[in-house]
This record gives sequence, structure tokens and C-alpha cells, in this order.
Amino acid sequence: MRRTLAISTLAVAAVLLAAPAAFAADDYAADPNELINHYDDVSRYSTGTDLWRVWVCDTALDGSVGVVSEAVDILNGEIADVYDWLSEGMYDLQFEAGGTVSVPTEDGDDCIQAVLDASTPSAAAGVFIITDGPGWSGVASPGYTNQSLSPANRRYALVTYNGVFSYSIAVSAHELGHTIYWPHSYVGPSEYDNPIDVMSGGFGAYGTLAINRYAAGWVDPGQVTVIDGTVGAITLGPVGDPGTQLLIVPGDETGDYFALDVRVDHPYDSRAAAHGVTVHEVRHDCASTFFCAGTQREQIPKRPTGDSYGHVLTIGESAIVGKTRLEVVGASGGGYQVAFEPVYPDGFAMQNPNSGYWTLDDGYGFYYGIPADLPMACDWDGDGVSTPGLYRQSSGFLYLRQSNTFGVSDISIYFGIPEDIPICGDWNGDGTETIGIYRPSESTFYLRNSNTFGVADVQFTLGAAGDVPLAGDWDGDGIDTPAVFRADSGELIVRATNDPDWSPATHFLEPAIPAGAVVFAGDWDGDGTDTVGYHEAGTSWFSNVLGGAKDLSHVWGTDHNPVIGVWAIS
Ligand SMILES: [Ca+2]
Ligand SMILES: [Ca+2]
Ligand SMILES: [Ca+2]
Ligand SMILES: [Ca+2]
Repeated sequence: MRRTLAISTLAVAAVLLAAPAAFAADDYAADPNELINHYDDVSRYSTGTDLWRVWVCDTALDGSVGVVSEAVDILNGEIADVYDWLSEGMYDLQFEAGGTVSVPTEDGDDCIQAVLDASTPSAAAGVFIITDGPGWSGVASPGYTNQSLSPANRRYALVTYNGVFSYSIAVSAHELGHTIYWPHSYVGPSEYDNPIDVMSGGFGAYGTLAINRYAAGWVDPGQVTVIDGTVGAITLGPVGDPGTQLLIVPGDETGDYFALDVRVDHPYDSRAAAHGVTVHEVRHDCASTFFCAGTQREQIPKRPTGDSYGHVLTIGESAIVGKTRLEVVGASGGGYQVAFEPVYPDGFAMQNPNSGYWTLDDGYGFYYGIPADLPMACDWDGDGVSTPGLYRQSSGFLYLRQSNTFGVSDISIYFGIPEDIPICGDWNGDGTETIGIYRPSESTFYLRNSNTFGVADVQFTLGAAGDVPLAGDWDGDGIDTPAVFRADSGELIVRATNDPDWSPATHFLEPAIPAGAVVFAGDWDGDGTDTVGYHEAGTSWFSNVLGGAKDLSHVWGTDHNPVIGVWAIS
């Protein structure tokens, strides 16, 4: 039998037909935390009893249909139990027998129409339909908002036979999630690439995001903590924890934010790789979508890699979201302790290649290195402050210093050969920036995850002869990745990840950079995303947008090397 996991929702069309005048694009007023658009609409079925009538639909396909009474027992068993767990007892799913219909086609839409036509008004709020279609798939809709009972509300979930009568009845849980206005969470282009979410590709586990549980009314508004730009730490608990279950980092506007929650071992959520603190970006795209609530809410795993657990932070891992750096610092009270601090913007320093004198952006200076050393600055010890590093091309030695003062190197490492160009960054997202080199003759980056002697932890090719190597966090996920700047075409070619086997490269056009200028990268506005600038004739020009016009400037004397870093965190 062909196995498919093509799960989809028809929610939008059904809702739009109902009561368009009821939806204002900016209606967050019903939610005390102003996180969920149309909170009262999207939580209306998910507290208290939600009664369903179960039907089977015999199509022109010749697969198994199943027996209604057996389906009712399964749904009242494990599926109701799953939602009892997720809702902490607040959502009582109940299923009762409906009936059987036949349609002359193979089309699930015909089944939905036939069941709604055959239904009589009752206390049920939806119809649950099982077809004889192959594989594991389904569709669902929360229905009209101006009617609450079936069939007038046209609320339905439809799954294939295997979605109830096989080992993978998570398909049923998934479709029922849509009927309480839960969207898919995904990186894309597939909507099923988030392996931890039953509302995406997580069909081995029943867990879902705390923002879904909050939207359903199961996480109390008082169990939400919104980070306000301060330094601190909080204990984040899993389903059932009486304390904070949802941590919010604000984004740029109402309805756009980052949501963190905790996943721990549970019989219904036992996939070990999914345990930790999950990070998702939530967006209500009300500008381009008329109805941006519920199933139209965007929930995007950060870090943005499909089919991976990269957005599940374990102890010791960190991420930058919004203007906040987060780190999971330990386990606590059945959940995790999450520390947070603002992201500090980069500033300019300059290094005089003739004297080895460094001048920071506040005017303070010190001697470090000898003429001809190539300067860089990174946070070699993870304390938040950048300090100098020098690469002596003649010997292949890197000389790192841990303070911005006069003195000899604290760390010296042999890494590279005379032609190499040094770079540095946090290649693995652990909060410490480490060394790397670019070997122009091989167009290859060699990255190391510790500031110690040894071979590269990661290496891969990028770019072509003549390209200038750079490193930065181009997408704001807390992980620095290499890029190359190609002066003759003005292209900045950015690698998405440090996965040596495969990583897409994105091309940004940087036409504002003149040929021959020194190019550098940094985060000057402290939003966690690095962008580029150039230095020419004593002035540095930069933009806070990749590909943007270089209209910000920093002026100093000629004949100096610009060095970008976080020079102060006060
Ligand atoms: Ca440091
Ligand atoms: Ca690191
Ligand atoms: Ca990145
Ligand atoms: Ca920035």
C-alpha cells in the first residue's frame, strides 16, 4: 500500500465564507497577553466538552471502511486521552456514532458534503469522517464562526482508514487539532517538516507547541512570561506544570514574537531528540492575509532547518531571538532553567597595521600584535565581550587575547598555512566564538569549535578565486556561518548552516560596495542579525540590512584596519 503523509487543511476557505465582517486585522484585545489574534474565536471549542459524531464514508475506492462503533471506541480512548493530557483536563473530547454514507467518487470533499447533508442537528459540534482512502492523510476545518453546532457550523475532520485503525492514529489527533484552530508549524516549503509537533511532521509523538495550548485556553495567561529586555533567568515547565509554560520574546510588532516551551519525556511525547526547550517564531501576517488567526497563524521553528531538531535547545545550547540571547542553563523542577540577556550591538574598533595599536569606539586604546598581523575580534571565552585575535600569515599562528589591554596573547594556536585568511564566529551556537580560516587556493573554510590546537571540526568549500571570506549570523539564529563577498559582481554569498554535507547558499546583491574596499560584517543595531559594510579612505559605511544602501558611517583616520566587535555590554 502506498504510504502518504499528505495532511492538509481546508480551514481558510470555510472560515472566510462565514462572517468576514467580524474579523478586524488587529484584534488582540480578547487575549490578556495580546499574543493570539481572535483569542475568543479560536478557543471557543477547546474548553469543556466537545462532542463529535463519527461517520464512515464508502467511496469508489475499494479500501477498508471500518466500523463506526469501533472507531468511536478508539477515538474515545487514546485520542481523547491525548487531549486530556495536553489540556490538563480542560478539554473533554467525546465521540458518538453518526452513520455511514456512500459516494460514487473517490473524492473526500464529496464525503464531507454527503455527511453534512445526512446529518441532523444535535448537541455535536462536528462530524468526524473516516474514508476508505489509502495511506495516512486527512483534512479538517474549524468551520464557520457564526454557528457552533453541527452540521450548521460545517466543522469536520476527515481521515483515511489508517488514520484511526492503524498504529499511526496521530493523524486523527492532527486533524482534530485543526478543528480547534491549530496551524501547522514548519520551516517549509513542506508544511510537515517539524518533527516535534503533532501539527506538523511529528506523527510519532502527540506533543504540540505551548502557544497552541495557550491559544486553546489550556495555558493560563498567568503562566506566560514575557522577556522585557533585562538580564535574568526563569524556570520553564512542561505540560501540567503550574508555573510558567510559555516564554515570549517580543518581535517587531504586535502578533510577531518568539515562543519557547519545554518538552520532556511522557508516554505521549517520548521521542528523546525532542526533549528540551523549543524555539518558534510566531507571526500573524495580517497585512497580506484577511483572516490571520488560528490555522493561518505562522509558527516557524528557529533555527530554520527543516526535518531537524535544531530548534530544540538542550542544556548548554543558546539561541538569539529578537534582541535577546537565550541559553538553557540547566534542568529545574521537571523543566528547564532558561537564562536570557539582551543582545549587545557591535561597535567599531580600528587597528593601526603600522604600529599594532588598537583604538576602540570609545577612544580607549592599547598595543597588541606586530605590523602585518591580520586583526579580528571575537568573544573567545563566551563572556559577551569581544577581544583581539591576530593571525600571523607568515607562520600560520593565531594569537588570541582575553582582555582589551596591553599584553601578550593568552592563547596561541597553530592553525593554517601562510596564504590563509582568518575568520571567527560561533559556529555551533554554544555562545563562544572560535577560530576558522579560509584557504583561497581551495575555496575552503576550515572551522574549529574550540580555541585550541587541533584539526578543523568542520570544513567545506564556498566561493571562487578572488572572493573575500566573511562570517556572521546572517539569519539571526544564534549560529555564525561563513559567507564570501565577490567584488566584481557585488554578490554576498551566504551559507545557511555549517553542515558540511549540504547547505543552501543565498546570494545578496551588495551594489553599494565599491571595488577594492575592505569589507566587514557586524550587528550594529543589536537585532541579532549580521550585515555588511565597507571601509574606504578613512570612513566605514554600513547598512543594517543585507543588500541595503550603505548610509550609516563611522569616520576615522586613514590607513587603519576596521575591526568589528562587542566592545562593551554595560
Ligand atoms: Ca570575551
Ligand atoms: Ca561556539
Ligand atoms: Ca545563522
Ligand atoms: Ca543587525
